[in-house]
Amino acid sequence: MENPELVAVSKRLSRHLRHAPEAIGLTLSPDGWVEVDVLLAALERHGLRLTRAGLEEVVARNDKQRFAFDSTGMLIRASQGHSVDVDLGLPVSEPPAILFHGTVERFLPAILTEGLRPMKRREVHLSRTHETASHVGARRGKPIVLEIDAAAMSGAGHEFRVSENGVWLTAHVPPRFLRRV
Ligand code: HQG
Repeated sequence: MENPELVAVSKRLSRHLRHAPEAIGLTLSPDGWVEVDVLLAALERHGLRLTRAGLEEVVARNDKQRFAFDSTGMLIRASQGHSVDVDLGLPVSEPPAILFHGTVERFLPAILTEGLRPMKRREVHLSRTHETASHVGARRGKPIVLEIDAAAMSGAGHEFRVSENGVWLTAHVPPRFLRRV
């Protein structure tokens, strides 16, 4: 998705479908959906002209498949990453035995004391691979990768859900399940 125009639209969609729908007069449903027509009209009112086909291209070519249409194609939502209060309605799933989280050195003292917290988002975001976690951490500086004993967490009753684009979500990772790798 290196095309800068697609990236710019993707960032705009992330902003309004995850964090600030009200900034362009949108209201998300409790599970995060908005009507495609309503979204396109709101974007146009705020200076971004996008056709339905253009939106489909951004969704299809998005490097992380951040957005998804519902089965009717009338609704769209972000698949994860929300800070606004939504319940995506994802079922609880058994995670892989090990998951990963990418961060940076300066957050480690707090993380190793209080565990991983969602911070501004609804849930803690975890990756299936070391490589993906390293990319996530690299957004903030030199990446540090933490390994999460998801099997033990699950055994201790922690719930996991997986987003449509393969990001693992949980409410909190206590420090005893974390290990720097
Ligand atoms: C850190 C991107 C201090 C945490 C990515 C992270 C991901 C703590 C930051 C998705 C902490 C929160 C999410 C604690 C966690 N004390 N710092 N107790 N617990 N942190 O952006 O996981 O491209 O909300 O390590 O690829 O970095 O937007 O979470 O550094 O999938 O689709 O607090 O966002 O996806 O940062 O990223 P974020 P994240 P998109």
